[in-house]
Amino acid sequence: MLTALTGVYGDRADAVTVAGRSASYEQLLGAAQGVAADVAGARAVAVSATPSLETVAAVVGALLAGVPVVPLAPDAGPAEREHILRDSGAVMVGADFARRGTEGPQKTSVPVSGEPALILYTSGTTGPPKGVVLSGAAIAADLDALADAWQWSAEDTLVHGLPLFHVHGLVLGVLGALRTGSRLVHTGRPTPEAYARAGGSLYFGVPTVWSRIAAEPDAAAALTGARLLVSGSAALPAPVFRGLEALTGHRPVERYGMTETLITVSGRAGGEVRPGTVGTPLPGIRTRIAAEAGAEIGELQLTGPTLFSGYLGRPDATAAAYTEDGWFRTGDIAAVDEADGVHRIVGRASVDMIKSGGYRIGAGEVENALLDHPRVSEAAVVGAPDPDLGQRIVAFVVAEGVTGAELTDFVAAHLSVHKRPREVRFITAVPRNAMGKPQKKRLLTDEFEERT
Ligand code: MLC
Ligand code: AMP
Repeated sequence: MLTALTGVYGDRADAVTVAGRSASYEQLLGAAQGVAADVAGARAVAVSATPSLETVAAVVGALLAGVPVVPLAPDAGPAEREHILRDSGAVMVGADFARRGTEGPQKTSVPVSGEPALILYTSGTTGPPKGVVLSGAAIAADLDALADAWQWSAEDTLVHGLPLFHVHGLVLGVLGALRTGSRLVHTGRPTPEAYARAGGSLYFGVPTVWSRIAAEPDAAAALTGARLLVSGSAALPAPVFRGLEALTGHRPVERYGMTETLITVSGRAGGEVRPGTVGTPLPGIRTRIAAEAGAEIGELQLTGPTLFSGYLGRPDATAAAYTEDGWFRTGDIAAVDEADGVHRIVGRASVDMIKSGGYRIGAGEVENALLDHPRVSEAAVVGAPDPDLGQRIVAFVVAEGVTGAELTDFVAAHLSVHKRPREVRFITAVPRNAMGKPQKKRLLTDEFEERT
């Protein structure tokens, strides 16, 4: 799976750079083999996925040992962390570049197989996060399809600064580089200045990152010499697309994916790209729109070799994610251009799935964290439109004797930082329909404007 590691670039001193530190593939393999020796035979290993060379080496080491890797958000609160460790049965592991692999023959390659390679925890609309099991075969199929779509090769220098515990930053942003052999520069944080300094040919970002770059003309101008800018994880607003085009000369390519499916639809390098569209299905992927009779938009459903193996230990949830005839239900509402097959993502079917800064956040998980506070009697969490983040988390609560800041801190103590509400609004009751179901759409109307 990590085909480049044993290829011709073994001694390239800066094959992988993370947050300012570089390693050759040889050095990376050395540190990874130490990890592989430590974890051999484990059920799964968890890695605190800080932006560091150690994270890359720990992931590679576990893959070499054939042990599934569970990347953890480094700022995950204790409750979230415990849930993930308990659910996956993973043991924590770390890498050490000062230490080489142990004696004896060392593995240097990972065969592509249907066995679990990664378990990524992701929020549903309710309940705690579920483990999405991804096989090496699914990952390899996706990376090869993307390499083809983006003409991504060992000639490239890939630059990004995305978190290493999700598909975008880890699968595309790290494993993609280790499969194609492109040099990798991870900037630590995805700031416009860091992207500008990195001198890459291929750049990945979530829309929030691109929007911040488009707001800094000097940083944006530094990307003019790149070959391809790619956006994904949430919808790229058309004004950001146009801003980037004006400042960099590049029309960014947008691609669409999910933790459960990996990237399935994408624009092509050298192809025509239009703002607001995510291109066409990758080779091997079939899509369909489940629309009501006469309607053009509906739920996007798909099948193909990049799909997950299931939710860990949750056959019920896995079954519910598929239609009776075996298509995966994305929960995204989309339309397909009849003439050229180009896909457009229109929105999400559920208000309970929030996308903020490209992070997927289940409203239910944040609501449950709020309801654990003794002074909160009701909580409804929604994603409000936000110019920087796409959506920002707003919590409507019924509570007395507690401040919004205290509730935000309380959530942060339980869950990762990006799941904290940006705003807490106090209301007298959550609006409900006759069945008692919260009417969340009403919360974002004038009726519930801030009154505190
Ligand atoms: C954040 N902060 C808060 C807060 N939330 N403070 C108070 N209250 C809150 N509710 C703090 C932060 O800790 C930070 O502090 C500061 O505010 C700025 O936060 P921010 O505005 O969130 O900016 P930043 O941290 O820079 O985050 C923006 C971002 C981030 C774009 C860098 O959202 C990000 O990395 N997104 C990527 C998500 C991603 O990779 N998704 C892919 C999923 S896979 P301080 O002190 O630290 O500065 C997928 C599949 C696919 O979707 O298709 O790709
Ligand atoms: P995650 O599981 O974190 O990978 O989030 C997957 C979700 O991100 C999808 O279901 C979409 O709602 C959203 N998404 C990813 N890429 C795009 C895109 N290019 N445009 C719009 N939404 C996207």
